[in-house]
Amino acid sequence: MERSLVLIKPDAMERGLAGAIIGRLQSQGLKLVAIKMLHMDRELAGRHYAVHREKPFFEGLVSYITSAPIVAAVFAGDDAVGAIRKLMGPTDPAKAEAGTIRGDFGVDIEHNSIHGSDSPKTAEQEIRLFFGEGEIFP
Ligand code: IDP
Ligand code: MG
Repeated sequence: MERSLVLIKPDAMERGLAGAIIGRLQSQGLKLVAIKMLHMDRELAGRHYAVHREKPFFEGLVSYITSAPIVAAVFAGDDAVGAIRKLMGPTDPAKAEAGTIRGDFGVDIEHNSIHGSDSPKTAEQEIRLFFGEGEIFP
């Protein structure tokens, strides 16, 4: 069964949208297999967003993702990575269709409510940053 890491980002947490977003994923048949609330520090943010280290938006992204407690979760299912990316919509909420999570809840290209892994391989790497195997249920 494929797995993906999901983060409910600060903009969504601050507006009380964690339950709504998790509910959308569950209602599409994705299985919640791990969940926790945490306040990311700069080190974890740097590791999670390592591929973006050279981007002009990196510093702002780290400040944002560490600005408030978030929810981290692992969802499992057939094509979980692709299915979640589809339900999320594109990075920029302005380009996301209504009915997608970012289209309905995202504020702007940075404050876009949800993270979902972009491939099965990065999913497993990202999951390891946030969860021990003992915290993930079969
Ligand atoms: P993704 O979250 O859709 O996979 P990525 O390109 O991996 O998008 O970017 C990671 C995160 O960095 C985005 O979700 C968003 O929060 C932020 N981000 C991406 N592009 C920009 C930008 O041009 N300006 C500000 N923040 C950005
Ligand atoms: Mg990405």
